[in-house]
Amino acid sequence: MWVTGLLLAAMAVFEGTFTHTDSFRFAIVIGRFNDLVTTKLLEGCQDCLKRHGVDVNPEGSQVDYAWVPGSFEVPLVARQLALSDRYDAIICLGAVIRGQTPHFDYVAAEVSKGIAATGLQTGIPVIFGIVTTDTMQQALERAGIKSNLGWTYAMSALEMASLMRQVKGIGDQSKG
Ligand code: INI
Repeated sequence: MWVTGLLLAAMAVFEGTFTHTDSFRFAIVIGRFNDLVTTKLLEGCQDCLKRHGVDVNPEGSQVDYAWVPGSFEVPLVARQLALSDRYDAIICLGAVIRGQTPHFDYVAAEVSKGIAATGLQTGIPVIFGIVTTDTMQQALERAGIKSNLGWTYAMSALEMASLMRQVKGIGDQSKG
């Protein structure tokens, strides 16, 4: 709007929505390690996406799936998928459960650093859907017995996909 000869650009609030999902594409990377937990996280994730209008069929055009041996391998595959520029968001699912060895700490540290780096390096939202717990019981409680965090991770993916489309569109508008 022109006011006293100056162009005043309206400022904006950017916020993701959960509607109009039919043009989104997602990739889900799932660790097979502790698959009793990760298959349940995947079910929760698919249920949420489906109920928000996303076609989760692997034969369809909206969601691709990549299985990896364990959480340690998740970031590498997530990064490769993100670099394809085919997806609005990548959802990473894994379960790292503390055992009697220090392995837990190494795997948990690397997967969290790797997922964060992948999002920042590629500009694609990469959702941290790695459950880290002390026991299998606690992991199962978060994967369907009490609630299913897979659902929450899918909500984050939907929100970020929508938000990033808005934010990426900023450059298309005149700076005024
Ligand atoms: N992978 C997991 O996803 N969760 C674990 O709890 C885990 N622990 O504790 O060993 C785990 N290890 C495997 C790891 O992710 C790699 O697949 C493996 O080391 C080969 O690189």
